[in-house]
Amino acid sequence: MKEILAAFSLDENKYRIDRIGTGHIHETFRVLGPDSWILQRVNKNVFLRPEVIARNWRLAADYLLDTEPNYVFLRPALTVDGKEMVVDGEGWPWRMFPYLSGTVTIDCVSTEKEAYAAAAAFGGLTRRLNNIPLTDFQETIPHFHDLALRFDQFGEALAGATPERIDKAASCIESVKQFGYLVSQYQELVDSGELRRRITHNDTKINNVLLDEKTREARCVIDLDTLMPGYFIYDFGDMVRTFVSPVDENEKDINRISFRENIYRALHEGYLDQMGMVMSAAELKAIPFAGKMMTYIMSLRFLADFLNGDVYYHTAYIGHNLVRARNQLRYLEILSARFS
Ligand code: GN1
Ligand code: MG
Repeated sequence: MKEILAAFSLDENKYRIDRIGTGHIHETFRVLGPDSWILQRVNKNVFLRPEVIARNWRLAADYLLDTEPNYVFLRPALTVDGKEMVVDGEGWPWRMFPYLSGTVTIDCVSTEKEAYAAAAAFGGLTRRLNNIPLTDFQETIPHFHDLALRFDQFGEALAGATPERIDKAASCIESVKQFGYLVSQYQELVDSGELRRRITHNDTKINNVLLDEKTREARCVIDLDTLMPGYFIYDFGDMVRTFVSPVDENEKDINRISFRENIYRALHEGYLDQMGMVMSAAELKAIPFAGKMMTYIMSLRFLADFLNGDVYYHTAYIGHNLVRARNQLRYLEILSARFS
């Protein structure tokens, strides 16, 4: 840790380092001292080209600084060599950005106000980047939210799984197959060419928004690893997936999963207040599909990871990914009834 901090010209003796965060992918630390930072070890097995993250982030940050200098958008700290990341002796990239004091993150939305604020924050980012040229951006994880590809990956995981895991997952596998029609709906929508490629966040969970600790207004969005070209349905859909049920994807008791109409309305309003004016009629029409698509993709991804032997997401216990998949499939049933 000493060398990492030194690379960002921080003296380890002057800082306290605590591990924080509930993310599934990276290791995250808070670095408190004369100034405060978030330090992250980027998962190099997930992000095979971390330099793409750095470039997308820089392109967006430069553009926003130019077009809207008062907009709060965190920039990565630069190393003594002027780079956005430093690679440790084992090949792990580390990056650091400012810690905003007086902010909190929450793992579950409890009020309409929080839903509105967070949705407006994510929508506000994509709207501000509405005219940025996409040419220099790349996907940090190619085909990240390509539902057809994720369906195929689930098939591969199933083909390679142990009989024991297949047995445990039998009812989920059945249910995932029943929702397979969503893949062709997704493909048709994308092939129609009617959804505009935009810069989307692609991980719009509620805990990726920093809220003011007192007012609960959104201060800024974080976790910009997947800031890249995508469709609005990815962002809108992941909010429907993660804001609207009173319990999150880790909840074991599926009877506690539900669709909170008032929270959905607030998130819809928050997003459209920012994005409505730049969305096409075809995009507006795709809104009801978004939550189903993103909940389905996470069902597939969690289930595939379980079948693969839990190699991708951090898990707290054996069967955790299966619990998540079952949870998401229950929520998908609810969404399918609501948005039929
Ligand atoms: C992962 O690690 P975290 O929480 O930022 C995943 C998202 C999923 C999410 C599910 C790069 O995000 O796509 O929606 O878990 N990120 C990656 O909680 O796979
Ligand atoms: Mg993330």
